[in-house]
Amino acid sequence: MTQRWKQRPEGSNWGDFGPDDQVGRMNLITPEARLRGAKEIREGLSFCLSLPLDYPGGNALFPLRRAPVFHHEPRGEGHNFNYDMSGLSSCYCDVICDDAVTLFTQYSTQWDALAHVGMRFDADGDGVAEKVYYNGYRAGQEIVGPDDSDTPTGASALGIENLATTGVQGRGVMIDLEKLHGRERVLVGYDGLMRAMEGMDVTVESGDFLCLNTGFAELLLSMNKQPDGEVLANSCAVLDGRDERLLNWITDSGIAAICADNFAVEAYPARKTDGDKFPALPLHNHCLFKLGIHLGELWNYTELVHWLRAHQRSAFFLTAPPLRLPGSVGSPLTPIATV
Ligand code: UVW
Repeated sequence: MTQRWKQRPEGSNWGDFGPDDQVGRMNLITPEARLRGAKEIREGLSFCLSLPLDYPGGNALFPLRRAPVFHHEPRGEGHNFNYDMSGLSSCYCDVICDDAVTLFTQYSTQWDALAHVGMRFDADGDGVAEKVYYNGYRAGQEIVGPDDSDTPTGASALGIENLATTGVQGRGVMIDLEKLHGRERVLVGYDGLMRAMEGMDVTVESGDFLCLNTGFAELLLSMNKQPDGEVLANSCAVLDGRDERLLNWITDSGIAAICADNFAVEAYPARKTDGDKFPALPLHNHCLFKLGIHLGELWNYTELVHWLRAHQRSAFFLTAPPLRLPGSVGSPLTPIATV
C-alpha cells in the first residue's frame, strides 16, 4: 500500500480507489449497479456482441495487428489434428484435434487494458516526465516490454486479468449514433452525445457501461474480410477526444466503461490542437490513463441494435469478461447482451 506518485495528473482519480487499485471505474459496479442491470432482463433473449475474431480480415484497418494464425503440434508421424489414437494403442478408436493460435489481442472485438495507453508525466515530482500509467504504475517496473528488459514480463500490474476478476457484468446503455448520422463520418462531442441521448427511455447512471453504436461493425462485416481501409477511415461516427466538455461529462457521469463498435472509440488521429505536447489519443488518455475507464472496441451491435430499435429500448444486461490472461494489455472477448 504505497502511493506511486507525488503529483497526479490534473483531472485524474489516481488514489481515489486506493493506492494499489488496478481496475479503476469498475469499482463503481456495485451490487446495486449489477441488480439495476439484471432488471433489464425481461424477455430472456441474448445477443452475441462479438465479431468473428478473424474479422476485420487482413490488416488494412491497423497495420500493426494481424489476423489469427493457427498452429498444430507435431504428433507421431503427423500432427495432433485428426490424430488417430490407435497410434497409441491398437484398442483405441478415437480421433483427436488440438490447436494453438497466434492472436493479436486487439485485432478484433476487444477490451483495452489500463496498461494499453500511458503517458510521459512527472509523477514523482523530480521535474522529469517518466513513462507512467494509471495510478502511477511505471514502464520498466510493472509494465515491462522487450525494450526494457531481456526478460520482458508484459504488464505485471494493470493487465487485463484484473478486469476479468471483476466479472464485468452490469447495465449496458446503448447510444445509437448510427440512428442519427447513418454511416456518415461525424465527430461527436458533448453536444452531439447529449443530442443522441434525447428521448431515451433511461438515463446514464454511475456504474453503467456506455455502449456506442455507429454502424462501423456492420459495415466491416459487409466487407467480407477484405476491408477497404479508405472507406472505413471515412465512415461512421467517432467521439471527439479533444472536446473538453465531453471529457468532463465522462468524468462526472460515473460510467464504468465505454464500449464502441468502431476501431478506437474516438477519432484517431484526433483533430489538431495547440501546444507543444499533447496526447494523440486524448480520450484514451482521459479514460485509460487518468480515470481507469476500460475501452471496448470493435464490438458488434448489429443484431442487438435492430432489436432495441424495434422495441424502443436502450438498456440491457451486459456480461463482458475478457480472457484472464496475466500480463496482457488487451483481450478478445465475446460480450453478451441479455434483454
Ligand atoms: C490504438 O492503439 C490506436 O487503438 P485502440 O485502443 O483502438 O486499440
